[in-house]
Amino acid sequence: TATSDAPSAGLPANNTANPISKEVTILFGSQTGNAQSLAGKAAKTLEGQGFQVTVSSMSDFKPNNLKKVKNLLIVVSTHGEGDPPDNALSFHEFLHGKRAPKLEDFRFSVLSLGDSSYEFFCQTGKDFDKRLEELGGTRLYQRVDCDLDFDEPASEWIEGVLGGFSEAHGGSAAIAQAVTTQAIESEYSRTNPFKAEVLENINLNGRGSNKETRHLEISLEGSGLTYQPGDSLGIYPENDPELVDILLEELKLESTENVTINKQGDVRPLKEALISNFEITNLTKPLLEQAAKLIKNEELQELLSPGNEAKVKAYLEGRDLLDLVRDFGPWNVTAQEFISILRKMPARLYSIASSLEANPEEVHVTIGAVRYDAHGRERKGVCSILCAERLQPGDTLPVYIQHNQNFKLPENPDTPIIMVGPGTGIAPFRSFMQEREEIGAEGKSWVFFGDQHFVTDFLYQTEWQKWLKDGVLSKMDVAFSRDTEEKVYVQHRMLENSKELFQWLQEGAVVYICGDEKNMAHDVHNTLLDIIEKEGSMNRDQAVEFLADMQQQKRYQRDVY
Ligand code: 2AM
Repeated sequence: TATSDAPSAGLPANNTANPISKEVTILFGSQTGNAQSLAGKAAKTLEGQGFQVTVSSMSDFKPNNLKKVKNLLIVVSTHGEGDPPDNALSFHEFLHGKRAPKLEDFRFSVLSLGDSSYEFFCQTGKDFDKRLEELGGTRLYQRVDCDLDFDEPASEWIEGVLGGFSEAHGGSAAIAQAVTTQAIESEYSRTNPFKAEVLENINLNGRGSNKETRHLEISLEGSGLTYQPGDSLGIYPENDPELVDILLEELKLESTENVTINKQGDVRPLKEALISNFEITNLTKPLLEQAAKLIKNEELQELLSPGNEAKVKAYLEGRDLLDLVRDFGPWNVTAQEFISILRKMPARLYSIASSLEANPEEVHVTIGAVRYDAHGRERKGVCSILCAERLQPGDTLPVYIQHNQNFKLPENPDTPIIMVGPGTGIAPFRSFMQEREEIGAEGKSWVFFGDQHFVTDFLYQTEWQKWLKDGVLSKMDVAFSRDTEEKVYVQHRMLENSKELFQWLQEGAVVYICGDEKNMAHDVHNTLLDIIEKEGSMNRDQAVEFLADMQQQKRYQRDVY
């Protein structure tokens, strides 16, 4: 919580007829930390203008206090099929339910984060925006929906909100231009990544596995970057140079031609720009629309005509920029025109697999290589295949730390923890164990791991066995899904141990889930409910409430993707 009693620099004295309050509440709903950091940035800017700002996670905000709020700013991201982040769930539900209050003399504005390659782009932000209006609120400034490249629109939103406050004063107050520079911790950040040396890059899977999982050890020496278990590493990858070559050939563009890559006017050769600065492996509807304007291809315009939403969705599925260029030619465009329709290369976030305490000036990550066939061509994950096929020890990667307040070891080292992490979901739990070993934590710990085959896919097997032997880890249950006729998953192991698991919950254990969101995390969630229902002699509603309470107390935390 940040409050300020700075003098009211930007606001007029309270002598207008109906002075608007200078108290602002900023609520964020954040899964990976971006919404949280933008909420903090908005707070700093407003404080600099004399506002009294309270910043809080939606999950820490008491819904009944909404009645006392006059100015509310919401910064929220969207996940999967238009879902709110975990720490926005209860507030989202409250606001959309019958108990939501009528909002009078209430101003608000919403900043929503999302990814335009998903159908329900920025849905959670849209939900809040619509609902706050329905409840009687007035917009201070229109909602702004941000794509992956959110810095500029987010700054515009903050400026717009300040302008909205000024207007709410009858336009009499000239609020000074906002200062939107960010406070700097390390010199390096998402917008200024550190070029880190790769120390080690190995495949964790054995010969014959269906999978390839890279373990990277990266040096942070000289960066001043620090992290806690549960944080993520952001990596800016490079596109496959071979794919870029094919694309350039299709477009009949020269690889050495210089293009301007950003608003600051930085210039570099087209091929380098397509390798490092732009996204070429993901299509979005806005990109199709921009392409249609640029090349005036009738077929593409037809695809984008009203009523064709399902067709567009089907087209986007599994296709990339090369498909677009091939399917709707000819592209008589200049190099500069071509890159003007592309999204900036977004960083990839990986859950950190090491403890800084145990590995000074190093960070480790666990990355699953993504390869699949679609539309007659092999497709490769940008970052994971860079790591799997082209990155050698000694090479550098642009990286930064993304702090994650939603996935943290308990402050009390005596608190028991239950960790569920199949596949690469195991990564943060390696970090947890390294940390707990390093600090000599006494709390019990229990890990559930699963993958396809015991022989080839038991990630970090010897480390887990050593922790178990040394007592750093109290219990380990594994589920190798393709070693037996019938599939066994982590949730089956949880169910087999339901009595003991519920006992741990009653002793105050914190439950962590990391890994695939769509299937695994959903199924594990339902299994937890089954266990609570059965062992706690509750009905379903009571079990749901029990787990929601755990979530509220930060005893149920998820890092899912
Ligand atoms: P499968 O691929 O054999 O179906 C890590 O990827 C492990 O998670 C694999 O063993 C995989 O099994 C398993 N898995 C797949 N779907 C799952 C689900 N819905 N819940 C839990 N584990 C799952």
